[in-house]
Amino acid sequence: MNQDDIKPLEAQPDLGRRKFLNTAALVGLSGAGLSVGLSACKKGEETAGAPAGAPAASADSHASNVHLKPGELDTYYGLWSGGHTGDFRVLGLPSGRELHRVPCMVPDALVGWGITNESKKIMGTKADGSLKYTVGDTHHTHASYKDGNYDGRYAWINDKINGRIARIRLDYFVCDKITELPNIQGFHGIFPDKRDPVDPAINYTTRVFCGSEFHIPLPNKGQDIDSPEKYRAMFTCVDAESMEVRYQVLIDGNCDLLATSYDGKLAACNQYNTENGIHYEDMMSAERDSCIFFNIARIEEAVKAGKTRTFGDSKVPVVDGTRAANTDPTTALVAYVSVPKNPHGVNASPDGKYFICAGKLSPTATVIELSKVLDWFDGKLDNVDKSIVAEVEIGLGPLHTAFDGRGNAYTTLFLDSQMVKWNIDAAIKFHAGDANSKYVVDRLDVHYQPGHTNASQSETAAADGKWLVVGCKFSKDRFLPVGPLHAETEQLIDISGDKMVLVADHPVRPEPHDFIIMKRDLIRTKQVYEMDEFPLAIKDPKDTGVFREGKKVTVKITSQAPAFSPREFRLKLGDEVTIILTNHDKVEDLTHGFAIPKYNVNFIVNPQETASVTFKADKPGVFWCYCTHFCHALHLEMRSRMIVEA
Ligand code: K7E
Ligand code: CUA
Ligand code: CA
Repeated sequence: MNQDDIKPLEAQPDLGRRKFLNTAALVGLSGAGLSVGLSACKKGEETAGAPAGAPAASADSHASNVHLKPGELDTYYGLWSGGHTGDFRVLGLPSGRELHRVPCMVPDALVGWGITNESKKIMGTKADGSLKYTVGDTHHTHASYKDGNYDGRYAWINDKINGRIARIRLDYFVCDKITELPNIQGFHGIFPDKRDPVDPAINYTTRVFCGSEFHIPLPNKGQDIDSPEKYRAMFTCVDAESMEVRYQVLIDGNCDLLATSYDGKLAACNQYNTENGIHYEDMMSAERDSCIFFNIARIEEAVKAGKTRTFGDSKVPVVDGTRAANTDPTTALVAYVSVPKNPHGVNASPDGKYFICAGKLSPTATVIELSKVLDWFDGKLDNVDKSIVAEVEIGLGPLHTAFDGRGNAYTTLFLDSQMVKWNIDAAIKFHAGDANSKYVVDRLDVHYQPGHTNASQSETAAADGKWLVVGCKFSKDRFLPVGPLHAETEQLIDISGDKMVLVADHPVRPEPHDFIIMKRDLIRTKQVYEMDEFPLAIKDPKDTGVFREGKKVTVKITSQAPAFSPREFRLKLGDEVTIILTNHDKVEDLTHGFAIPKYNVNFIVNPQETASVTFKADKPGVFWCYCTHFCHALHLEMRSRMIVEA
């Protein structure tokens, strides 16, 4: 695209949808009896700044950074959620190329996730051996930390539908554990701790915190359905290594998105249903909701001291984090800070000082100073709301915030279809009474209706302020139409200068929510498995063959391009068959597949990997088990003949 083709934003056709969305959303809001500050934000606006809707600065001078030459590698990994595709995705940035999808919550035909016994064990099965769940909704992914930066060990991702947390090993980019959380519904926010709150030697992630966006009667067995005061939500701590649930904290309202402090002492969640409403209108009846702070050291002391209870069939210890039980700051486990109406994301600034809660139904961002929250817990601050050091207007529908490590915050404005760049210190000065403090630095139109945003290394101590990605929920006219279902737009913005510069649109399959962007050298992958990692590995091709114990039959197979060993095997109708396949190739990228026609079996084995499948030989005949993954000039001939005798 040459520069002449870049249309100024005003000249772009058909912004009607955007207007419609804004109008509809605002009508909806006012219909619910809300008073939202609808006036455009003029206060604290940088006069020299580009007015809203101004043409984007030229993308031309930045284009060379984005369009990699053939063979050139990206400089960042992007770890993406897949939304209700239920997967975890890996993108290269700045190119935006999708490199991989890691199956976790839902079956995946490429690798045989949900087909192999190994993946089924991770996913969880019912008594009859079938998968417990085949749908998922992944929203938030975060990676393990060491010394305030990513250490490349793990990433975690949530499943909102079925309340599961999956762990992804970042050496092999595979899911190795999934845990279902008890006593919750609508598991949404997720955030690893960044260090231990008590032991300074533990400067890395050992816990993962999980929110529950919805509240439910506890135990949820059909009682208290119409008693909203009996509905509760939980903040859950999962052990980063064992993936067991360590404990839960019962709270009023709900527990939505999460963030953690750099000192390990606090975790925060935004809460939009302080009202404890079970109807839509009730959840929006109050002018202010909460940002809840969890005092991790105190909670763990209470768990240790046995000040816990359990719910239903779950054995997980639960401590009481409700408002009524936490009025004395010196013993409180949690603090409820009041923030405006139905807040969305909460994000921790890379300097470790502030948490920022976006207003959503209020056009504001609230800046909360962590040291003041800790002062309240120490009895040195009489009112925890005094930890709010700024509450400033930034635009309509603020959702999520990213950071550049230079003191600026970048917040998505869903209703305005904009990114706003604002300076945190200047906002604090403005809030303190300096009306001349211009905290809004820049605004940029995005396409359209942005939800999540993140900057390179944003929520780490190594935020580098180079790239910002904005996850736009609507792409409408940005890509060739493919019918009613549109791609989403992940827009890439250069934030290395004062002004944000939009440099690329990347289409993504619906519908990712959150993502993180980390420097490529923080991840060290292994390209070949170690055979010993698999207990079932068939280490010697001489050990292959059919092993029968009555009706139970084990078939041991190895693969080495371009042949399977054995090249045929015989079964009897009605056998309960387990096929174990070990790939003996050691060459990077030399993967084989194993497909059995009519038996609904297909999976792959990567170099030195072992996988197994179990099925009933219920159809007689000849079945050519063939390699699905193009591996060799004789790939098409790479088969093993399965004979099921009638
Ligand atoms: Cu992270 Cu989309 Cu689940 Cu905000 S939520 S957009
Ligand atoms: Cu092995 Cu194709
Ligand atoms: Ca509310």
